[in-house]
Amino acid sequence: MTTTNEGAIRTGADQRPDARHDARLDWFRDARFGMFIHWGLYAIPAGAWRGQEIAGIGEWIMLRARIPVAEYERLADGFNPVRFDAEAWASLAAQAGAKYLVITAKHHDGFSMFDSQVTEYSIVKATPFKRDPMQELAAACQRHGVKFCFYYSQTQDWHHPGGDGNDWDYDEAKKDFDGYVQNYVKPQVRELLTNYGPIGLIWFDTPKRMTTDQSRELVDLVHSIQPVCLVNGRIGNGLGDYAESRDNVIPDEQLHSDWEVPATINDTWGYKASDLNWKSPAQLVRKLVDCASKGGNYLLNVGPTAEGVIPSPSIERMHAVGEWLRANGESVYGTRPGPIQGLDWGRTTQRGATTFLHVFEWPTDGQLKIPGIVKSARLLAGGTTLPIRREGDGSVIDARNVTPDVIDTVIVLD
Ligand code: H79
Repeated sequence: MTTTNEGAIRTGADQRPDARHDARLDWFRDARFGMFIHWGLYAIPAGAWRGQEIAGIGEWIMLRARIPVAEYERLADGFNPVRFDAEAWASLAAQAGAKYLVITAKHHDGFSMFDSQVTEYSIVKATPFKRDPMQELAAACQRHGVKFCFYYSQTQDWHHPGGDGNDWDYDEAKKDFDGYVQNYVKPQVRELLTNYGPIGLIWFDTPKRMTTDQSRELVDLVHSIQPVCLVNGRIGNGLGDYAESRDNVIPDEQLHSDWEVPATINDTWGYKASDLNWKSPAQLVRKLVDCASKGGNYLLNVGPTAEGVIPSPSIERMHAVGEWLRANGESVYGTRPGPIQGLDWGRTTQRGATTFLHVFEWPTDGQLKIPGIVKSARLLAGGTTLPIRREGDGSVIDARNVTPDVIDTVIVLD
């Protein structure tokens, strides 16, 4: 484990002895699966600028192409996502089996995707769309029992003169970063926690130049408005309610702190037309199970288009994960890391005295060798009991007659 402030797993949760008993984290600890949405003006260029394909993740196009503020701002004039359907997005999250939804209120490009009194540079004030999609999503998520959460880029803001990251319009040395935090970030965070009902968590990112005081003040602000709202570890300086792993990096081993990994479904967060490198349903489910087996949550991203549509390959994959979870969710939700770690062909999770053995790679001879003594084994789907025999210090489950689930076959062990 490291304590870098760039979003790696930090030790903060371990430093607070009562962290595991904090009831505010109960829902998060049981959720195991969330849906991330990166949506903003960057969906319009969708990875290309002036006919040039821009390398890297889609939402970074303003920085990668060094687009001047005055030019990037004009994207707002053409942002009219008339096909946006909050009900469809919340329903997708629910059908996928995601227990919480995190959406970009403001990403590094600085554009507010919510109604803000602090700036004119928002979806309500600067676009022909004029609606506040966050208001609609908050209501839709509530209807579907999905916890509504915000991503907010507190450090990088390539539009605000005091924000971090834009050195092509502004002189980094002359920036009033603290003024930006006090007079822009804080009032916006206050709006997000005041105007949209209960917020499950606020997802901050890339702490970079945040000072300990600035991080602490933001955490305190969040909790002063919504005491049970969680703050992720990327608030910086070892603060926050749980640890955030690096983007797309699932830790190698089980962790004892609460943690989450943000993950892409292809190779971008914000919509990028050319990125068709979709992970398969089996890869996605196995990553989710891998996280659960190590005590963490999997926050899987989709990037809607500028019309407000989630790309159909993403929808299909979310549905596939949901289909697997409908049959096998008992082995994921509310589970804790299982007793057998480090298997190369599968994972374990557990709830109380019940262990769930997740088989990813099926042995060709149908004989599953388990370290330790297993008393009973049955398939989670269908309930068929499987014969067990002792072999040395371990047990062997005879699964020759099982038709494996190509994604992950779950066996319940007692
Ligand atoms: O919101 C998503 C990313 O935009 C954000 N975090 C996730 C959740 C993020 N901010 N910074 N980073 C990720 C890491 C930055 C990586 C970079 Fe690059 C390497 C920036 C410049 C070089 C990747 C490659 C982005 C542009 C080129």
